[in-house]
Amino acid sequence: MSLPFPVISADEAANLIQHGQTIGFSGFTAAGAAKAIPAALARRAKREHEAGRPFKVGVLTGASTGASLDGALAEAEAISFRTPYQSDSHLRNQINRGEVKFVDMHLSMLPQMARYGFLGPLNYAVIEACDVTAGGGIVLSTSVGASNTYLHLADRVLIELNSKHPPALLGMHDIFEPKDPPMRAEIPIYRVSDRIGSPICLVDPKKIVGIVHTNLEDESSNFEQPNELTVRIGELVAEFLASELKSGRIPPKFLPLQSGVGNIANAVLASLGGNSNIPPFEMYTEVLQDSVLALIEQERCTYASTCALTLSTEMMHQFRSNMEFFRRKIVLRPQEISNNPEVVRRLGIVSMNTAIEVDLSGNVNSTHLMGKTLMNGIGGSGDFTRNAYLSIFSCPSTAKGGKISAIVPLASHMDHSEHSVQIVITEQGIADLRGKDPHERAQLIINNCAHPDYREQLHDYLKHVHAGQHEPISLSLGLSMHRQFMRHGDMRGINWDEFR
Ligand code: 0RQ
Repeated sequence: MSLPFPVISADEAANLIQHGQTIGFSGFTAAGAAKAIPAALARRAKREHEAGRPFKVGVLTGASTGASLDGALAEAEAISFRTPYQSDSHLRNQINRGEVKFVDMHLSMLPQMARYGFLGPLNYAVIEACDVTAGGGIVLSTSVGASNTYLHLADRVLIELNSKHPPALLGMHDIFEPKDPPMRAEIPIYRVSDRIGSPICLVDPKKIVGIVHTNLEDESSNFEQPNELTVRIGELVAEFLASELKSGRIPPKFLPLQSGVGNIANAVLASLGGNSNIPPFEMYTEVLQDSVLALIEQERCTYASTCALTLSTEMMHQFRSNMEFFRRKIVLRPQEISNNPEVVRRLGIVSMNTAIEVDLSGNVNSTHLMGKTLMNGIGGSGDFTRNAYLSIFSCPSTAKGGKISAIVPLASHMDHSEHSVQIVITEQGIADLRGKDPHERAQLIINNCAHPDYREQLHDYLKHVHAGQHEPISLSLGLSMHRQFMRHGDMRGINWDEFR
């Protein structure tokens, strides 16, 4: 049946969008991200710039996106404002040069912020779908992100109808949007697999101003293969969880797991899957990477609630060829629900995220290098960490060939406070901070997690901390290892007197 909406080209769609407007794009990672229209918008921006006219738009998405969205628009210098998360190198540089305004936000908060109008009016929603009905029913593709919210908030809607994603994805999504306070009720998810909403999004058909047909794969990048160091971290996480299970602190049926994205997270999941002391488990998480799909096939992971299927092209083929099986094992939720603090606390999630640096009190910086330079953003790590039953942060003990210690006296930026961080794991070992006071924490973190090159230096730092303080902090020397790196290119070999 033909649809009552104009079928237009990506370039025609891009021509509808005006300089200064704000667009809510689909996409949570590269999964399900709009591709053809943002790429056309980038071409348009370049033409406008060549003609001497300004052309920039505000870009809202679910999380990071793919090369045709953040990559192309950043390259065309077409982004004025960006939220809530990104991982594109070009865009990162523009943000760090102050050319793009970026608001780093907890992902679960984004839809509510948009509904309350903090992000300004939303002129367009540009949403990838695998099916559309004449009545405005939209079957999203490989992620939900904030698409459901953008569809009903935006003045006008453009759909990328992507035939690469089979309409058989219908039934994978569970679309639910809470009412705003004071009308908000509980989110009735009591088990990871509970479905509480609709398999489709509904939009007023009058708002749909164009359908762009595409046939494009998601642009998910492949992760590095686990190496000796990431495998070691993964093994330690698995050993720790196995010992929690043995001691009865995790029940015999285990607890649902959340895992961040990245090389470390991928290696951690592979280790958990391979550890025979860990029983089959469920995941309540925001992103499913290749490693989890394999674990679902092996029945090591029995069910997964997620916001996105962030798979390599090869794994996506595997998923499509076995869709009926995966439909019984996976639910795709909006980020407001996949990352919802209420549900995370209720289900007793074990959260596993990655740190850039951890300080001696247990505060974690996940987002900024040397406190100044944005890496990616907080993403969903805070949604889960703050509310988890057990919150774990892992990272290598050093970066940049040993010149940077991930264990520092004072975090140069703070994303997750000592009150939320329970377990720290590096390839050196495990610091279990539960029930420990700040001085005990400092000793555990140095002795168990710092690289041997830095242990003595960190103990030395503590000698400069006055006795009788609750926190082991020297206000004058707290950031001196960072300053040492900025001056000398290596955090090692510090002379404390230089920084007093
Ligand atoms: O840089 O690539 O130039 O070598 O950071 O580090 O060790 O490969 O680890 O890929 O897991 O990323 C925290 C960035 C880790 C990521 C972070 C440099 C290091 C390397 C990558 P190179 P690794 P990963 C889910 C939840 C926050 C958001 C989050 C992240 C590069 O996990 O963005 O969890 N997390 N979201 O050399 C200087 C340090 C460093 C450092 C690492 N102390 N100083 N450089 N690096 N530590 C996402 C969503 O919500 C969708």
